[in-house]
Amino acid sequence: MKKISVLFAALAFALGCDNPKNATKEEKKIEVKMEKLSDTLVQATVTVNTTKEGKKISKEFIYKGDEETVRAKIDALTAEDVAAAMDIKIEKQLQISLNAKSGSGTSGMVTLTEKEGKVTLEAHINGLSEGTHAIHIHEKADCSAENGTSAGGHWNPTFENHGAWGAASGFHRGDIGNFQANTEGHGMVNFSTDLWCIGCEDPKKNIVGKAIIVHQGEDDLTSQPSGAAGARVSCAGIITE
Ligand SMILES: [Cu+2]
Ligand SMILES: [Zn+2]
Repeated sequence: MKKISVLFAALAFALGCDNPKNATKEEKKIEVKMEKLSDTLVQATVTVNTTKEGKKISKEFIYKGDEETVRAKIDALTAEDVAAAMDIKIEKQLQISLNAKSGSGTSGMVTLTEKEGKVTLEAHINGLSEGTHAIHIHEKADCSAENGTSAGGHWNPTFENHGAWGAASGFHRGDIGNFQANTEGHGMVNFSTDLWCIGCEDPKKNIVGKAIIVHQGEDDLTSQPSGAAGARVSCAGIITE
């Protein structure tokens, strides 16, 4: 029954995001009731009780079968299952640091947040040259190479051409585009899309295991395969731990 407590914690987290004031630990309870229906058959009732926006809600999951199967089903029950059944939106957030590459002094922080089917990327970058810089998602969370090439090419799970985000002629799912750095060498990016997810099952959407790369130059949005954006000056692996 180890998973249940994990699930419990995640549920508490989900509720906490929705309603930080009212979601306290005492308000949520998970009960598992196991009944023997015959010599070989058991029925388990998993009840999750919680409070959301002052309203009490409870959800039952009923599993019937031989004991081993039923226990396996309970173990496989995830926080996502419970949240979906109770119509609770789980917010996922990841914070990663951009590390200088190619002899640059460019570093920064990237926050990735998934909420209600959309992922938002917010980046704060320092140590840039003034002007336009490209930022992309590249295919591997490997920033080990001095020049950042270990991160591979642009993440392109849909096998399209490189281009401006949303272009009818095609674009990589990693083609975030360009941003400006000011005279102090600081730049910010704020980008949202429903074409990404953080850690879901869809390989065309999942950005975990990829890398964020900031370039010295501007993405011309047309050159293949990567917009001729120049050296890779900063890199962050999108990893969950
Ligand atoms: Cu790039
Ligand atoms: Zn691209």
